[in-house]
Amino acid sequence: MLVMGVLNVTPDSFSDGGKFFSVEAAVERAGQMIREGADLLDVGGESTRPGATPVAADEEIRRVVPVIRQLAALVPTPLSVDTQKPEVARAALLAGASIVNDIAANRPDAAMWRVVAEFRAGYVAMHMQGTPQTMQQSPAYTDVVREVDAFFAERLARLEQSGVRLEQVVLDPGIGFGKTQEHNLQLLGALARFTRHDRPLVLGVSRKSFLGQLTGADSPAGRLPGALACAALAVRDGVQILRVHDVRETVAAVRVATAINLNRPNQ
Ligand code: PT1
Repeated sequence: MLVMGVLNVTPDSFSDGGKFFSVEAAVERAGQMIREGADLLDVGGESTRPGATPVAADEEIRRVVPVIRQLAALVPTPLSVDTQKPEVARAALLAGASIVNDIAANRPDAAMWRVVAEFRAGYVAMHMQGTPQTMQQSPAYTDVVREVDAFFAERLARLEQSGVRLEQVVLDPGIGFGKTQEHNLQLLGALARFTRHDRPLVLGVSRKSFLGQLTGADSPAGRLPGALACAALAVRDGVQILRVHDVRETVAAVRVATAINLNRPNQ
């Protein structure tokens, strides 16, 4: 299991004490996650949590590029850029990122994939129903597991047609992205099924509200125990990458789960 540390580079995340975002503070936080055992860092300049306000491409570039440029020069850790915009992805790849984490892999056009193909970048294809602005209004599926599974198959085919090699692609069911509580739990219960595409799986559950619904934890930090339970089950289900805020705790949980998983008798 690889642990991908979340580095949000939004003005509310790393202020320099005033209202300005501090590159130095973001780089310091990145260093901390690397020391705690992060294998990858996911740098994002636009929140995509439910109902978040979109950010213009030039503003998003202003946020992520200086941080990516500094980190690429300082650390060997692979960097992904969490963006929906091809022009932001391009700027981030030029600055030293090597992976595009695309929550909007459900879009109809191929512009993002052309960038990914051109740079031979890694690509996280995440499932989402709708857009972050409206996705939680009335998520609806006949069978969410089958539909996400079919989405993966169809996207892998389209990515290949767009010049992206399948070796570049990893798949993410997009927990919390256009899903009810029941949909999230059905997807988490069926993770092992998605390994049939022969591509690594990414999972992001860190601090998400579905955990609070189960445990009563309404603060993001209070959701950590629930997220660690998911991490352990993800190890068992063959997930390869966990996207998390709490790196130290996740690395510990993953170590325990992996040690046990290595001792499973073959079935
Ligand atoms: C994710 C993910 C992501 N999640 C990938 N990228 C977020 N590949 C951002 C809530 O319900 O799972 N995979 N980038 C954060 N998104 C959310 C969604 C945060 C829902 C919170 C919620 O609380």
